[in-house]
Amino acid sequence: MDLLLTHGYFLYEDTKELQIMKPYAPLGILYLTSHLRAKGFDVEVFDSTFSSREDLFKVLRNHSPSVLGVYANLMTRRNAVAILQAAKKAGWKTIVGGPEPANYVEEYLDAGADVVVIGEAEKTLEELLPALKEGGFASLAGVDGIAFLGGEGKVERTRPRALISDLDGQPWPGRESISIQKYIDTWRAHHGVGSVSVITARGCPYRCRWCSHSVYGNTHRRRKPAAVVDEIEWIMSRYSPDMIWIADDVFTIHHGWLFQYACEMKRRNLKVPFECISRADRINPQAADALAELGCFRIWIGSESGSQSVLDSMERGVTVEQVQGAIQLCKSRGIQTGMFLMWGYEGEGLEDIEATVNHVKRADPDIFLTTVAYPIKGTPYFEQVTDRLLPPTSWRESSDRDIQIRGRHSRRFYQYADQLLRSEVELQRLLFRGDSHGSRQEIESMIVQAREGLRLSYSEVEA
Ligand code: B12
Ligand code: SF4
Repeated sequence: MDLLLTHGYFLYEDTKELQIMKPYAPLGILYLTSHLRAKGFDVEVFDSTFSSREDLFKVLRNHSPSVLGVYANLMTRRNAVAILQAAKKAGWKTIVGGPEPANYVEEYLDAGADVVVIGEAEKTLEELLPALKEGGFASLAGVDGIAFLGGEGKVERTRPRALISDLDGQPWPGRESISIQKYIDTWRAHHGVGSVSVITARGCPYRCRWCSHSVYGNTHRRRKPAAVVDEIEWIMSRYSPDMIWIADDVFTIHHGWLFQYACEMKRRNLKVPFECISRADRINPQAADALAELGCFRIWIGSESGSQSVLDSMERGVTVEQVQGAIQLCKSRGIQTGMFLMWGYEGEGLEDIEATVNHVKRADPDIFLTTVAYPIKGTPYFEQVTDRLLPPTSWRESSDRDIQIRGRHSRRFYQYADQLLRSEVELQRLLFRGDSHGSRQEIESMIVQAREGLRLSYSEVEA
């Protein structure tokens, strides 16, 4: 074996996901697998999602050592580090890649990675595997898109890796190297439907300040519509899922592309229920019609805040009214709507929190998810608050989500903001649709408690 690829995500360790149970296959390493196999490398995948770290460590101990490649994002750092260390101990050469390691090159090299791959990795690994076999700094220095420890332990970074110019020339992700059926079965057992993910494009050209662009920068490359339809047709015939998740950053980014894709799906008589994410400014009546006709049953709109000044400070590039309009357009076509919201971004005050509550009540989405803003290293937001960052004591045991920002309201404050939002929306649902989990009295007392909590915890800050 030339390379064993894995990712440090273990579903059974993730108490939150165990409630949700909507796992998806790790497409990044599957793309690497199919590319490298097509180039003649012997590549295996250890899909950690349904497995345990002990099982993975056993493989590392019992298999004759080769090269291990680990995918890491900010949530899987702790596991990725543990895997790198177990691999080193068992004599493996180690490579780490994905969205997080590029932001923490020194830390990953210090934690046991021999090489950090920065950016898109297909071509990089194709050159790196022979270079690792050859050994020596000189061969590594000739591979673009990597960082490694050179002579005297100095971090050496090679030139940036050029992006793949034609995504259609690439093979589809190597789904057959893992059990996609397990993902579908898990979905079906918990939701009655099975889902498979697919991507139609790489990279996002927008510049929301808190969003990580460490892999694809601000580039955007689309596959040809017919090539995506070929893949979907194959997925349907091979796995028969009940739905597809289009895991693009912004699915409706290019309307011309969307209409061609819709035509091709129609021409082949394909209509598959699917879910996707988009931006409010990329939805208009024609796009909403195309989505509905294609079978889109739910669309997630990055909404973040009901305050225009907060949206502007995020450089989100949309208005509150565009979000309202997009949600109404999709609802009017029978598409369920989801809103992503963010508390605690720079400049947000109590009146902005109230504006967000009103925004969500007015939009009345089917579902909304909230998060407290966290600075991902490498983003403009991280740079902006860098003087006030209170990093956790142990990098290896934490994630960027644990970084505190001196002077920002406490977590408790945002829990009250969340309680206010949820209770206000529930009250509205009770009053207008008669649909709610609690009585009016209970909900109203939650609202009073949340406003009081916000007032009392207002001066509590991350110190
Ligand atoms: C799909 C997705 C999810 C799915 C994951 C499902 C799955 N198993 O794939 C779900 C919804 C569960 C999810 C959750 C989260 N996600 Co997410 N997600 C994405 C998304 C939109 C697409 C991922 C994808 O398939 N990309 C396509 C593939 C081809 O790209 P890729 O994975 O980057 O792979 C390439 C390179 O990274 C590299 N590479 C990949 N693996 C490896 C391995 C080795 C060894 C090497 C050398 C190279 C390498 O080569 C690949 C091909 O060129 C990305 C954004 C994006 N466009 O990539 C965000 C993204 C990865 N997610 C992100 C975040 C923050 C999260 C959450 C923390 C969100 C949250 N607040 O809960 C959670 C973490 C969950 C967890 N425990 O891991 C961030 C990560 C930022 C960071 N610095 O780590 C991203 C980049 C979004 C963003 N722009 O901020 N996510
Ligand atoms: S948040 Fe969405 S639209 Fe904004 S830069 Fe990130 S992926 Fe693009």
